[in-house]
Amino acid sequence: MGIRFALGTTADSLASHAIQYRVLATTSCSQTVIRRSGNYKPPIWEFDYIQSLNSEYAGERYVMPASKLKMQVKMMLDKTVEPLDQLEFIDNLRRLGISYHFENEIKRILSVINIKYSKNDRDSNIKDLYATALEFRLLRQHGFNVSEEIFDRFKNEKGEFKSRLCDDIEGLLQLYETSFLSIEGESTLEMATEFTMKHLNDQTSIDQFHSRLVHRGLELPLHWTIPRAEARWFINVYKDRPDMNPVLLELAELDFNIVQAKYQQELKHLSRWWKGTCLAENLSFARDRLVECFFWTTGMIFEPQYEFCRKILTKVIVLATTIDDIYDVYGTLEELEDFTRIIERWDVNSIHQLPDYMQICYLALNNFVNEMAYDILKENGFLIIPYLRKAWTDLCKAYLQEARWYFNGYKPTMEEYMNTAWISISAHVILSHAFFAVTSPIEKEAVQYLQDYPDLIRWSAMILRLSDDLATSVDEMKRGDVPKTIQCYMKETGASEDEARKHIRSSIREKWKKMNKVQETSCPLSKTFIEIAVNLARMAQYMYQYGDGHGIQNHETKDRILALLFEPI
Ligand code: 0FV
Ligand code: MN
Ligand code: MN
Ligand code: MN
Ligand code: MN
Repeated sequence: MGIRFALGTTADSLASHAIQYRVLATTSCSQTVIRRSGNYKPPIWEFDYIQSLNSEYAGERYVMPASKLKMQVKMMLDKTVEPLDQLEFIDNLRRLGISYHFENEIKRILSVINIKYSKNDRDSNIKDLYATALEFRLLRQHGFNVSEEIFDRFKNEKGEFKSRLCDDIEGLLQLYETSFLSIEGESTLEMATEFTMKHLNDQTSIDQFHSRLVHRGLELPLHWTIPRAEARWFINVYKDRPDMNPVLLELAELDFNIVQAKYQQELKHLSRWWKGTCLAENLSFARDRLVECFFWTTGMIFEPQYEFCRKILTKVIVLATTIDDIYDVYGTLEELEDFTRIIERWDVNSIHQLPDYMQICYLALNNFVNEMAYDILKENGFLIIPYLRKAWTDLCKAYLQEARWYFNGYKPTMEEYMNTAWISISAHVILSHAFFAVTSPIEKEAVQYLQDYPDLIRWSAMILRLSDDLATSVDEMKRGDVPKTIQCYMKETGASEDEARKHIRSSIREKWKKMNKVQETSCPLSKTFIEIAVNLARMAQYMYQYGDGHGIQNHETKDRILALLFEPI
């Protein structure tokens, strides 16, 4: 067994470093091996704290009041007849996080608006920028086919946006948010992002409500924001609006708290499962991040009825995080080769060859896969074991590829790196499990389509990978890891780190355009599943917005988890 880092270092000299990235360990044959360390802190959310959660919004107490409010809102929506009023009503429902209660009504209203829209009726020529952009955005968000040509009337002879628009804040803001729904090749919308961003930054005299919307949007556009975060934030802003609707507000607050209480129940269950696996004690080098993992799942699918999916995905992300640390932090290359071989054959009979920490991890994964497959077989009569195993095998093979590069000191090209890294970020594992968790009945055609990891999965995975690299690669380089996107790009182009980061951010925007296009084209995947894949990309940008929100437990992420999971409004 190779001794990689022992030369010239002692435990004492290492311990004297403020951050210790190497630890000594002894293998069974009592050779000294130096292993890397992630220096991960223990979890901030303790088991007892989670078990003690006891929201008054759980249970029956608020069911009736909520359904009364829903009836009232439905009646108000039915009574709204002016198209612009309808659109604003729908937009508020969406941003307040309660549109999922009124999906049929919304679809019906938008269908009528869409018919007028596609007839290009006279009205559309007198609509201002604000109304035009709002209509375009909502129609596209709901899957209607709309063309960017609608914005041509706002351009001058030179094809630029007319300068009189610069003072129309509501119009600019609406166009700005809308422009993020663009697909590749939509040059008007591309120009719109630049134009609006420039002039929104210039605004000085605007009212408080719009100023907050502008500030927020410039930080992270609405289209890139996960629904729960938007709801929590928008409820607060909406409350101070002079023309706010108190019934809408009351429903939004109550519904948020009811859904949050539901999350707490799910989390209690998951935290008992996690404790029961004893993985945190046995693999103490790995990140112990149950709550953060659960948080990812509420970003991906927030509606209360998808409890099963959130539970499955939390387990997937916990296991992927642990196994990732085996490959990136603790394992020796020889151990990793053995582990990968056994995963590839899914060979439980050979696990005695593995070190203890790998045995327990392998069995935890095996149990999880079998249990999920059992549930799905029971409910759907479809055997998913081969598909789940393939997803995990592909993941471990990619992990091993990166480990080999690292241990051999090989620096991949950008292309080689990305070919592996979009897999090693585990999005395909998360989304494969999500598919089976939300699909019933399971059709062979859709499964086949998913098997080849279609574009939707790839773009979502790449946004996750690029966002992760922006946030985690500095620590990864210190600890020792393969060069990530930033480092590959710098090496290949001679760019500075700043330039590399800028390039990656623009690459994320390009991936979004591709993902927006996928949403437009027909495929055998359900709307629910597509939304999960898109939300995974959103959640990536949210978790990595201020650095490594998944591993480091920074205060921004802590505050967000408090606001979304633990503190009622
Ligand atoms: C990211 O950590 C991480 F935790 C992964 C990929 C497993 C679970 C998936 C999600 C959190 C969505 P890290 O930066 O160590 O991942 P890489 O791939 O860079 O080693
Ligand atoms: Mn709006
Ligand atoms: Mn990794
Ligand atoms: Mn890692
Ligand atoms: Mn990383």
